[in-house]
Amino acid sequence: MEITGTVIKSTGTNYEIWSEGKIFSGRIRGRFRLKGIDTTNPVVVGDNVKLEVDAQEGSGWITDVFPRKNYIIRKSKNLSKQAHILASNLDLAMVVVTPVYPRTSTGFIDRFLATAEAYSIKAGLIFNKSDLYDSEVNCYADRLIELYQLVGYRCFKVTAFDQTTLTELKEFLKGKITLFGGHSGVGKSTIINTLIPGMNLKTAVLSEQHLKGKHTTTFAQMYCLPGGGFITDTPGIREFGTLEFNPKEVSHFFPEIFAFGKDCYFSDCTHTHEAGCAVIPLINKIIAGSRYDSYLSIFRNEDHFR
Ligand SMILES: Nc1nc2c(ncn2[C@@H]2O[C@H](COP(=O)(O)OP(=O)(O)OP(=O)(O)O)[C@@H](O)[C@H]2O)c(=O)[nH]1
Ligand SMILES: [Mg+2]
Ligand SMILES: [Zn+2]
Repeated sequence: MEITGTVIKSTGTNYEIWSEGKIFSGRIRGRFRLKGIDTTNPVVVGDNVKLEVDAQEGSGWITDVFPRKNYIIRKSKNLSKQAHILASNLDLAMVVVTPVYPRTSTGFIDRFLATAEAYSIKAGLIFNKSDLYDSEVNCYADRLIELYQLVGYRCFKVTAFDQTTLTELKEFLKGKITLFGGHSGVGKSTIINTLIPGMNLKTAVLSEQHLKGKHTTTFAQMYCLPGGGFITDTPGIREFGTLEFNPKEVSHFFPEIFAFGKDCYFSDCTHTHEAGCAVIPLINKIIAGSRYDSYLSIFRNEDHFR
């Protein structure tokens, strides 16, 4: 028989599909591809799919993916043309970051946020491990929080080990379908363990030598939040290569550059060199230098970013 359901777990070869309160396991046939999009993963967490199942066994074949409302996509590797989709059909994409270890750069944050903007997905930032910030790092985190809140992104400063620091975040996630993305080791799974009582996702200490994560989470999976809503944990990513951006449109994905860009003399101003540009004079004043650097890096389609 044929059923429809939502993919809640993807290992790349095996899928779990939730349909009317039951969980089925599904696979895809070798040649299964979606038209027009070259991804390493044709079916992703969040997808609504058709499944041909053997009712007795509770498993079957995924035969179709319904059109996606949106998704978070990145280059699967540096310099690669292939794409990797983190998850689809989202209400919210949260980038989990730390200014300590493993440190997250503003370049990484801005690429994540711009990708969310490209598909009109609401986005926000979680500054984790606040228990490890000394006063200097704390000031730096507060400056970034101020910067991103001004642009319009909700920010949360938390420590995954202290439930009380997660109260506002919990409220914010309520009822939404949310993705957690970020470097390996920033604490995505640890936060989910604290948010959801009884949850016991695998986590691991950073490598001693480089203080980097160990890529502990190896597949994307969606979990139910106690107050309503869902959260998808994803494997850590090293770099966030943006995809499918037309250079002329990059400024649309930086809300503050887009807003001030309306006053540029040329309607197709790239904000790089043009006379009468309304953006350039505001850099390091109203527009953060780090945001403008990220804009330029994506505009120039640079593959090397940190
Ligand atoms: N001090 C401190 N350590 C934390 C905090 N949150 C997580 N950690 C630690 O950071 C390490 C990595 O946490 P994980 O939850 O495994 O990180 P992750 O983002 O899920 O990593 P991947 O699954 O590899 O992508 C673990 O040793 C956690 O205990 C925090 O708020 N404070
Ligand atoms: Mg993890
Ligand atoms: Zn301009």
